[in-house]
Amino acid sequence: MKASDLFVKSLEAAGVRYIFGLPGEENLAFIEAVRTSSIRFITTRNEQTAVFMAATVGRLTGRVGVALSTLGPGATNLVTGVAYAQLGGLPTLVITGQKPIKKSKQGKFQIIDVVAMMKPITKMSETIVSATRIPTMVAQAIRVAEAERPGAVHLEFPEDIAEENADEEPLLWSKVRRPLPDDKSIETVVAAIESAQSPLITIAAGANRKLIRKQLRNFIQKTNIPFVTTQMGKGVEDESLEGYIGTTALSSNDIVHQAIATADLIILVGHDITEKPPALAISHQHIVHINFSPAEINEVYKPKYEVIGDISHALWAMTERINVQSRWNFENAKKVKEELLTDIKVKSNDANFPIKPQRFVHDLRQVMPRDAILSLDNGMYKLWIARNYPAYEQNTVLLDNAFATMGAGFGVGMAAKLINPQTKVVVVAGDGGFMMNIGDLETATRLGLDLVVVVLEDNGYGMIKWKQAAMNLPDFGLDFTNPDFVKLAESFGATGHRITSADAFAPTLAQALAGRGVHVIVLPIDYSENTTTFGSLLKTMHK
Ligand SMILES: Cc1ncc(C[n+]2csc(CCOP(=O)(O)OP(=O)(O)O)c2C)c(N)n1
Ligand SMILES: [Mg+2]
Repeated sequence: MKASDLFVKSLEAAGVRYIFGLPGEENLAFIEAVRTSSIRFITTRNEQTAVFMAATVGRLTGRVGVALSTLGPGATNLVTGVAYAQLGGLPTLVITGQKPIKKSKQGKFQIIDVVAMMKPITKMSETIVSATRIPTMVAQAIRVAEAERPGAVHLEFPEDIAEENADEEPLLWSKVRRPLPDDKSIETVVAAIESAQSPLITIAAGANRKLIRKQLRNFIQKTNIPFVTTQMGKGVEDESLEGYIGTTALSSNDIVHQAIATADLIILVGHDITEKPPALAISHQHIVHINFSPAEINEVYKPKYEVIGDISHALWAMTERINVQSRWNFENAKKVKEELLTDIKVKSNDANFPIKPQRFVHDLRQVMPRDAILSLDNGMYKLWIARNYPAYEQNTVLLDNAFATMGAGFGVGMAAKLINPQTKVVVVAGDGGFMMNIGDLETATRLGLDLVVVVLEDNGYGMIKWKQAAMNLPDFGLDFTNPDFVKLAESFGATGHRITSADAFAPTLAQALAGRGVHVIVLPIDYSENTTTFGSLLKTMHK
């Protein structure tokens, strides 16, 4: 067997089903091995998209997603996606090709030190220097990527090593159980919660694991303690439950932060500091950090108590032990919820056009089935959606509040559809972010995906324009013009729609969701609302 076959067999043995990539000549032996394997190879039009897709497989399955590129320019194109996977905590393996390492025939042509480049943005980055090491290196890389806290790993596979002969077998390993939290830490925290007046749960990115949802539900049902979610904690618990107060879409000063400021104990499940701080206003004396690993202490994060180890076990043990207190008072949290809901209703039926963000989000939620998946790129609408759009099911709002890169939303939506073919998937992107990886519209049509993209058109980098205005700076450097997105979609073999009245958006979305193929809906948006609704908040944030 060739080393490239052994590599691919090792990936098969680890349960890998897809590899996303854009190969170069250094990868040809590898992709030939993929061709004859059970793994599906998906060609993309930019390496970035390949990693965004791989990371989404990791995010949705908990098992490593795999992306491939060539050396040099292919590898540098991967970098944004690798950082996205690493900061997002998404288990991802990237494989890059390399010129032969035993003898060089091309000098330094295309050669940069890819392993060193990947080091600061991965949990592990190594070159495979001999065929015999493939089974253990692949196993180790995948274990590292999947272990809490998950992230990105990189293996470089040189062309000459790929051609070597190999007699080894793929390494199989059994599932590793996560360590359980210490009993005393649970006792301490249960006592702290019992003696609090108005505890509040905050659900963050690290709580987004299958087994946690059930234990969290039990804890919430027994205690009735209200909950807030961070942007990346959206959907871990059903946000139509009575106990849901709101989402920390902005970093501070929004209505929901009043619930955080007035709670005397925050049970913060699965937070780490890669996510934008959800609650700068909280007094750190009152935070319980419940996570797989200890808190990373930082100016914005200094929890008083920590329960370290398997989160679902921690929640189970806390539910078993806690005595519900009649003294607990959640009235303030309930008031905050009412105030927030009243605010969210404002302009949610506004008939003006271009559409108001409030109306857009309201109509979007009305049309989306409960379990439909929303994938967001990065722009102003992310704040509006995180704040005004309740998520009901786990992983139904895929957003990135850790690396917060533009250009990811479309690839993420494609991957979500690929692995959930029965679920409706909608991508929401700005006219800036969507254009960054527009070439992959071809990937979506080639794959025959049923996918809807809503492109919010403001002819500019809206989110930055909002911040520029809030800093009292003149409007500069952030406007552009757009192609005719309808014609552009059609030229890719997709269906294009242009919305010309606020009332037309919901029926067009419903029709696109019921249809086949890729639909691009262009929706002009009135972002003057950013300043009217969020303006004063931002001014305070900049002080
Ligand atoms: C790759 C990348 N470049 C720049 C930024 C900074 N940035 C954040 S949001 C934003 C504007 C996004 O514009 P658009 O996609 O049109 O969305 P809008 O806010 O206008 O709805 C920019 C430039 C970023 N997050 N990622
Ligand atoms: Mg824009």
